[in-house]
Order: sequence, then C-alpha cells, then structure tokens
Amino acid sequence: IDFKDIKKLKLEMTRFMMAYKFALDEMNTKLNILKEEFNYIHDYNPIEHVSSRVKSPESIFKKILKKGCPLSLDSIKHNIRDIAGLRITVSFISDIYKLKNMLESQKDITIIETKDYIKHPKPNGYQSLHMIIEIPIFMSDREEKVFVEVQIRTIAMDFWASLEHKIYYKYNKEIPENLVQELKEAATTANALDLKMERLNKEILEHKAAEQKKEETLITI
Ligand code: 0O2
Repeated sequence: IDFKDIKKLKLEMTRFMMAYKFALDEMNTKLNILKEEFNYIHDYNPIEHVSSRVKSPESIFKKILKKGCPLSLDSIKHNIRDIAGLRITVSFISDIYKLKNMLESQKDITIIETKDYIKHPKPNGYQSLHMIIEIPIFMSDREEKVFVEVQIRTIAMDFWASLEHKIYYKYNKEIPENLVQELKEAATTANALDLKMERLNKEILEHKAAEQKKEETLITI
C-alpha cells in the first residue's frame, strides 16, 4: 500500500470515529437537560449515573470479522450498532420506562430496536433495557445519521452486571456451574431488592402527597 493511501485511510477512520463521539456528546446533553428539568418539575432526579464510551477500532474490527461482514467503513457503519454506547443507571425500574418514553418522544431520535431484558431476563439472570437509536449529527459539510446503543438499568442491575462481567472474563468466558447458579440467584435477589425499593418509594411519595394536601387544606381554612 502507498503511504498516501494509509494517510487517507487514517484520516477517513478518524473522521468516521468522530461522528460517534459527537453522537455521545449530543446524547449526554439531552440527558443533562432531562436531568435538570425533571429535577425542577418533579423535585427528584431519576438519573443516578451516565457513562459513555466509543468502541475501540480493535474491538470494531474484531466484531466485524466475527460477524463475517465486509471490512469497509460503510459495512461497519451499518453492521456494528454499538460503536457509541451509553449506559444510564437510574433509581427504580419505573424510571427505566419513564426514561425510555422520554427518549422515544424526542423527534430527532429514531428507535431502531428495543430489547427488554427486564421483562425477559437472559438465561444467566442479566437484566437491563437495551435500545438501538439513530440520531442525526450535523457537521461542517454534511449530516450523518449515527447509531447509539443505550442501556438503561437500575443500580442493583448495574451492580450485578459489573460483577458478572468481571467473573466472565476472569474465567475466560467459561464460568463454573456453581458460580453460574449463584449468579442467577443473585440476579433474583437484585430484582427482589428493586421491587422492594420501588414499593417503599411509592409509599414515601404517597405519604408526602398526603402531608402536602393536609397543609394546603389548612392554608385555605
Ligand atoms: P461490552 O464489553 O460491554 O461492550 P451485539 O453483540 O451487540 O451485536 P447482542 O449480543 O444481541 O448483539 O447485544 P445485546 O444483547 O444488546 O448486548 C450487548 C451488550 O449488553 C454487551 O456488550 C454488554 O455490555 C451487555 N450485556 C449483554 N448481556 C450481558 C450479560 O449477560 N452480562 C453482562 N455483564 N453484560 C451483558 P458487549 O459488546 O458484549 O460487551
């Protein structure tokens, strides 16, 4: 290959990857707006934590080869939909669906696919809501549509997933059967905790609303 070709390819690749970084910047801004506005209107913030990452070129190449798809930027753009990844941790299961609806109703976001691993957990116990969305990025000379993978989960689900991820790699993707079983039990426990916290929160909110109503009646009297 000519040196010029390598230089051209490198420039193309950098430009290609930039679009995904911009997509994440855009999504982070959207989430910050939701966070601030939600806090203002409802006096509470459902978003606990947001993290994002752009997949490394090495992982992109590995994935495209594993999928058996052509090795070109065009093919990567269409076939690898998690180059830009966003993970949102929220307080309660109901917040997951609230956030999903909020994102779905934004006009510039197109929902490509939704996988609900909360209603249908993976056999190992994994729970989260996954969405592949598409958003437009406006650059100096063009508009580009970019896929972003959004994972929304509770703190308990995130706690489970990060430990399971570590174990998965520690055992080189072959977790011993007893650990598989225990992890599944831990996922059930995490779900029970989520349900309990949701119920407690509901009780607290109802109590708060009742107190407020009492106060309002007193004021009008
Ligand atoms: P990493 O290192 O987190 O990026 P895909 O492989 O994405 O084309 P798939 O497998 O159908 O298609 O995607 P899915 O089910 O939406 O899951 C993709 C991502 O969800 C994974 O990315 C993980 O981040 C997370 N995930 C899915 N299943 C599990 C699980 O059992 N345990 C944990 N801890 N995380 C999970 P990557 O690229 O596999 O990994």
